Amino acid sequence: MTRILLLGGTTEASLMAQALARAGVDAEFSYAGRTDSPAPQPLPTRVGGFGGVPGLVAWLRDHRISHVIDATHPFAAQMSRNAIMACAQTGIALVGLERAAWQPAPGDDWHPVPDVTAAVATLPEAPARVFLAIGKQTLAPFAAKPQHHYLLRLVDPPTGPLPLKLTTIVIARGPFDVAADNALLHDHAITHIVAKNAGGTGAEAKLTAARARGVPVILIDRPALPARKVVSTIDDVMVWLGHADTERGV
Ligand code: 3Y8
Ligand code: NAP
Repeated sequence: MTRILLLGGTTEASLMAQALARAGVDAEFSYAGRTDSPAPQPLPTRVGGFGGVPGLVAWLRDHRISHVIDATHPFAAQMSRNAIMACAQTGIALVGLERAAWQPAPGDDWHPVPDVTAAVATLPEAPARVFLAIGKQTLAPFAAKPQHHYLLRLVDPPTGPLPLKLTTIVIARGPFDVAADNALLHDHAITHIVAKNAGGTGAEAKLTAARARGVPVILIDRPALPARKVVSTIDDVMVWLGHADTERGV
């Protein structure tokens, strides 16, 4: 009896949800509850943490889950680590659906860094105008360089004070397009971009705009994860589930 938990929150997860709904597979979609109004999904959806590994183990058992698809973001490392632990403890099958990291193209001025702290250190001392396209969870370290003006793009308006003083806030939910991101870099006279190497298409536009405008990009590498089975396409997941035939229907 196939019953799936789909850990979502990315473009790929939304496409995966559509494929599972189309195939009539019994699946539940899961959001962390980070945003005020997450995109609706074509599957029954739960929102919020499970309560660490023990909470996830209990949830998997209570819901008689047979397979877990981890389609969370490459930077959602804690969720992915918890899924690996919980599936190892319960013997439930796990696959990661992960998009490849972005690779530099001719004309890119990228400065890869291992983490947010290194990203802050890489910013210049002289005042700059920095587009922090990393969401709102990892802004605090940038308070170490208050001399810069920070353009923040957030999914929801901040509920409390931000750790940065010189800021302009743009509220927007991707996926983003090149023309709009080009205009954003121009209108705010951006001299540097800080971004996560998320991969995929939803956050890529700013990199394309940066290349055209010769804006340097400080690109944070994705965190390393323990070994697990990983595929990069929806079809690979359907094959893994043994539902490829359903998909190959007319
Ligand atoms: C809550 C679900 C879909 C999914 C769309 C993708 C594309 C647009 C681009 C920039 C970069 C950033 C951020 C971003 C993108 C997609 C994808 C992606 C980056 C939603 C969503 C949830 C989140 C959480 C949110 C984080 C934040 C990160 C903004 C929904 C819209 C910066 C990551 O306010 C907060 O606390 C926001 C938190 C985690 C990173 C951070 O640390 O702040 N995503 N983003 C998911 C949940 O609750 O489980 O609300 O509908 C999903 C998407 N965001 O279905 O089409 O797949 O990558 N999301 C990054 O990549 O750098 C924006 O601005 O250029
Ligand atoms: P994280 O740091 O890896 O996870 C922290 C905790 O949040 C997890 O331990 C878990 O809580 C809960 N959680 C995370 N994802 C969940 C999910 N899909 N369903 C249920 N609970 C979840 O996660 P994050 O980086 O904050 O990302 C949160 C969500 O935003 C994920 O859905 C991710 O796909 C999406 N997202 C993240 C980024 C990013 O840059 N990090 C970008 C785009 C989208 P418990 O321990 O209580 O179970």
